[in-house]
Amino acid sequence: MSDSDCLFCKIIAGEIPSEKVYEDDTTYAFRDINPKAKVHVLIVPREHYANVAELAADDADQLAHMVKVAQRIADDEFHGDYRLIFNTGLDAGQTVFHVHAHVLTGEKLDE
Ligand code: D5M
Repeated sequence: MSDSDCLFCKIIAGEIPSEKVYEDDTTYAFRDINPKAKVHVLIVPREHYANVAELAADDADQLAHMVKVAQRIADDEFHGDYRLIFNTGLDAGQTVFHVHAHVLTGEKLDE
């Protein structure tokens, strides 16, 4: 299921360009347009869920898979260390309501 008004559904469908880092049948990863670290990648399920809580409730395997993809990206682009963030809700800074994991890596991160 996808949402025709959703920015990340459009990116997944190729209707809006993105810099792909990884993809498989269920999952897509691309570089954040406004990077907060040397490497800043967003990992999204192809299926539309508004946030990580909805995804966890409906498809925990997909959530676990996204963590494995994060590790793979950090292994490929750094030495395996990374920060994984799910902003959840407006007051937490979520601006796009298609669940996405921010993967920050590529350098030593501030605490
Ligand atoms: O994170 C939403 C993130 O999405 C934010 O870091 C910018 C990024 N963004 C927005 N539009 C694009 C496009 N077109 N390409 C790549 N990245 C994009 P949030 O946690 O919702 O604040």
